[in-house]
Amino acid sequence: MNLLLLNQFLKHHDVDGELIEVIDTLMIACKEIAVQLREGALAGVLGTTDNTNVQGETQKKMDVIANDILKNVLETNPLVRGMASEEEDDPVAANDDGRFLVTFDPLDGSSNIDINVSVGTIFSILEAPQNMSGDNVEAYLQEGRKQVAAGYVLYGPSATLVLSTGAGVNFFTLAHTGDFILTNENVQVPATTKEFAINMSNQRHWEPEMQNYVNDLLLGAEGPREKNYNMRWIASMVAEVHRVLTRGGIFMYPWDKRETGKPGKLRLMYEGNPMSMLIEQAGGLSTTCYTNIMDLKPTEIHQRCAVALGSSEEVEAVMEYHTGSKDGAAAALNS
Ligand code: P6P
Repeated sequence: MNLLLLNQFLKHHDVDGELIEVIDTLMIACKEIAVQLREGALAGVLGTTDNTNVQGETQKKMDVIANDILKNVLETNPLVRGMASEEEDDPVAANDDGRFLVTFDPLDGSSNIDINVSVGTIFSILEAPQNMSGDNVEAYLQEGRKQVAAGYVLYGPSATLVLSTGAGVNFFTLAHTGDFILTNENVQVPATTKEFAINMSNQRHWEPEMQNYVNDLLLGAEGPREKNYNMRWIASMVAEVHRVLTRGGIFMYPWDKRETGKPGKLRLMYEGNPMSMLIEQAGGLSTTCYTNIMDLKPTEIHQRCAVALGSSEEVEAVMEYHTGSKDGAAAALNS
């Protein structure tokens, strides 16, 4: 295997030089996060704080540490005008003349931190609109199709960057040298799958269409889908998406009636959109069960969305099951 470094790969593929600089800066932060995670209990970074984030979720110590690392590192790059984070109520201005905006979930899946299960940093990069400051929410409210790059760093048995700059999806593994090295090129999501991921404990809260769809999966070869399925649930979106990119599958977090006024649990700007760019760039589909996530027009920085993403034929089946239920809260909030 020729050891192609991240920077060499991006330059070889004529990626915009200033975008490469921002990606490099993000990787400086992610490498520091990886070091903190690897130390774990030895570094005293496990456990929770006494604070909750804008979502009302208790912040883990590592949520705060990862968020601070990303903010402190990104603001040193003059190309970064501002950033929005799951762990920040409001966007943070960085450099007035910066060209890019960065949104991120500093540590997705952090409920898994204390049990040593994979977590990750999810990021999305947008061009900053003219004459809008980096702390102006309006600057960030761009559809997912406007992203110039998206990716995540999965902190698992190996630390792996999964990145798209709009010309496919590539994996880069973090070597002991501190370099991200190309390990999978032009990743493709298989169109069909026998593996689904959903939190089954919420079944009674889903709308009937989702209940029907999952029930038919459970009927297996004797049911209308005429094949047996397997199930996974890691409670870490970044790990689920990595499995889908690696071997196919469908990952779902649908609307449910516990919070009828909200489209779903996951966040559009720093989970739904970046993951959707990766999945679509790898030949998969990413929807709310009603429409493509990257076609949604954002209205709030911490806006949520329902998610059904992965192998295209399976996602199309989910949308088929949801056709005609346009009068429900889920449809109205996710179309
Ligand atoms: P639940 C992690 O908190 C997260 O945002 C996603 O990474 C994950 O898929 C989901 O929530 C897990 O949610 O309800 O199963 O704990």
